Parts: sequence; C-alpha cells; structure tokens
Amino acid sequence: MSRNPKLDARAREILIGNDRGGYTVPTHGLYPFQWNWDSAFVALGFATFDHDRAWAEIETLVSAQWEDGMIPHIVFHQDDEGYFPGPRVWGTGRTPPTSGITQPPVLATIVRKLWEVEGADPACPRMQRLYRACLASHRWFHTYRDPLGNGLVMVTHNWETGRDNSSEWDDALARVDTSGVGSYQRRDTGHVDATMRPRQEEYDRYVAILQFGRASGWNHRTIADEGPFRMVDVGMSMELLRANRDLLVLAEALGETAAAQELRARIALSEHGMDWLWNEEASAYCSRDATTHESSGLVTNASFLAFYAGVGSAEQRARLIEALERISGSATYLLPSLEAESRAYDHRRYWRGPVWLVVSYMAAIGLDEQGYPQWAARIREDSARLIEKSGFYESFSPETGEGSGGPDFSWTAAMWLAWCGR
Ligand code: 9WN
Repeated sequence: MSRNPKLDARAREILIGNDRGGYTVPTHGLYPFQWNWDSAFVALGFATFDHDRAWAEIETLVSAQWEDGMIPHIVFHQDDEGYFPGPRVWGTGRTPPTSGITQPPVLATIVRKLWEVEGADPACPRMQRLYRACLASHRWFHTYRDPLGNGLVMVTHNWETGRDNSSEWDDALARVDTSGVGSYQRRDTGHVDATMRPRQEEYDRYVAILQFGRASGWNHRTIADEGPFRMVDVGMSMELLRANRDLLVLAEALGETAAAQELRARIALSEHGMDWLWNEEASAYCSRDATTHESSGLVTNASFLAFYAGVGSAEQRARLIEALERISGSATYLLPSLEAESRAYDHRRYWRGPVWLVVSYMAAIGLDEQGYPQWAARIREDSARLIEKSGFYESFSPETGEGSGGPDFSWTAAMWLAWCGR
C-alpha cells in the first residue's frame, strides 16, 4: 500500500532524472559522480520498479573495484568541474578514475535483499558476481582496517564514514597538520548554503589527509599504519558486522564452506570486539581513536546501529533505548545525527544534527528485528513526515523538518520508495 502515490511518482522521477546511464548521481550539481553507499541504497529504490536497473547500479560501482579488494568511495565516470576534490586531485591513476578511500560496507546487505526479493535462487549469476566482489571488499577491511584485531573498522579518512563532519572526528582532525595544504577552491559552497557545510579549517584537514594518501601512492598499508587520521568508526563497525552476517547467508546458499567458516569467525570476533566501543558514561557505543584510544563519548545516530548489527547485552540495549527516549524528548523528528545537548550540535550543519534517512532506515530495521517495533515505527513515520513536509532533501533539521544540503536527492527518494513511503 502506498502512502502517497504522488510522492511515489516524484521519487521515481528523481531516480530516473539522476540516472546517468548505469549509475545515479546523488543529486544534480553538488555531487556529480557515483558514490559508493549512495548507490547501494539507490538500488533499493530502483528495485521497487525496475529490478534490472537496481542490479546495474551496483554492478557499475563494483566494476571500479581495486585489485586489492577496495570498493572506492567515488567513481568519476566523467569529468565535472563542479566538485572538489575531483579525479586529478585524488590522482589514483585508475581507469575509470576513482578516489583512494572507501565508504560504509552496506553493499552485501543490499545484494542479499535484491536476491531474496527475486526468489533467492543460488544460481543467480548477478548475485554470484556481487557476492565475490563483496567478499573481496570485506577481506580488504579485515586486512587493512582491523589494526587491533578485534573485528572493528578503522577509517583513515572521515569521508570514509559517510558521516563526514560528525563531531566524533573533531579531536583527531585537530591533530592533522594543514601547513602544506596549499590553495584550492571548494565547490560545495557554490551549490548549497555554507552554514550547512563543513567549515574551511575542517575542509583543509580533509584535504591534508587526502594528500597523505596520494603521496603514499595510495598504499593502503602505509595509510593504515602511518596515516594522519585513524579512528575506529562505530557506524562502519556495525555495518560491516551486519554485512558479514548477510554475506554468510549468500556463502551458505552457494555452498562456499571455507568462506562461510571464515565469515563466521569474523562475525564472532566483531561481536566480542564491539564492547571496545561501549562508553559507560555515555551509555552507548561511541567511535574511538585507534591511536590514542580515546572515546568520542558522543551519542550519534550511528550508536543505534547496534540493533542493526545485533549486538549488546540486555542491559546495554536497555540503556540505548533510554538514550533514544531522551533524544526523542528534544527532537521533533527522529533520528538526529547528533544529540542536541552535545558540544557542536547544529540542526542545520552537516552530520552535526540533521537527520539522514539512510541511517534512520538501518536503525529502524535493527530496532524492529530486535523487539522494539514501536521505535522502528516512530522513526519510519518521522522520516515520511520529513519528506511530506519538505521534499526529497539530502538531510533535514530534526527541529523544524526543513530540508538541508542538496535537493531531489537520490537516496532520499529511494528510502521513500523502499521504506517510509510504503
Ligand atoms: C564526500 C554523496 C556523499 C555521501 C556522504 C555525504 C557527502 C561527500 C561530500 O555526500 O559526502 O564523500 O563532499 O560532502 O556526507 O555520506 O555519500 O551523497
């Protein structure tokens, strides 16, 4: 049952309008290339009316996978001067050009979904190919991004987290030396209001981290061992655990016993390892610096992905639900990317308050699965109301519901079609 057929039609129009032939740009102007986790969520939207196109979205993305297994965060299928940093700045020397970092590993979870909707046939060649791509990408995470050997995910650039400007990264970013960055011209603030985007000093740090990677020849070992920014991200750690569980279902269906065994071991490691992120004082899982071991102590929307990952004792879950209750007291619309009481909260600024529907979607799925359907329903309802009030924006103020960032946004349209508008 559709909630609003007019919005369904508009959402489909947005996806089709942002389609550049086999891949979808997140929004016209601000983000003119293919982004990794955007494409995964976008595939869910396409799957509601064009299954073939849904698979193609992911196939185009993984066609740019690196030999070492990394699926890049951006694929630059064509030139566009409207975005900084573009392919020449990244200088990865790949064809097609890509960035040198990755993004949240949500792909396997979405591949499993597409495959199941089509009847879960183990002989499905499209699933099989993407299964292999996801396995290689997960192995890349295990090889390069688990320095503590506890099954969690270390990121080497805040852009990898997808929650780029969260204040969880502030302390680690403050230590990044920007003296050699040089001059460059930002493009993002030419598309959207600067008060919604990261500040200039923050951007300089992002560029400095990029420059370190480029100077290393995009050597992922060097970057992991010596990079200027190394955080264990609560969001990606939860997402990879979930993705490993979903990949295991595919491995079992394919009779891949050795891979299944490997995945089971990874899952067990992450399940135990997750406690390293638990912050007793904050009563939540929080991102933690991989070098100083300092916890951010911040409750973000990613903290609630614990349910999606299926982790936490009864006591930890109860405390997370208490935090959700507290947050719902100050936010008109769930789920804000940062709690209103936190330092640096700003209801309009990038990942420091606004609601992002893709994170809300994952949190709601987890809450529903783990026995909190009323919270899942509340998040879903709030998400639908945001779109009904303001349209298909990149993100929304949790206070006023006003849209922020880019308009006619692909993954917001996809979330309407696949989830909150149904
Ligand atoms: C950098 C495309 C991407 C999303 C990220 C979001 C934003 C880029 C930017 O846009 O990041 O990757 O330039 O701000 O933070 O989650 O994938 O929609």
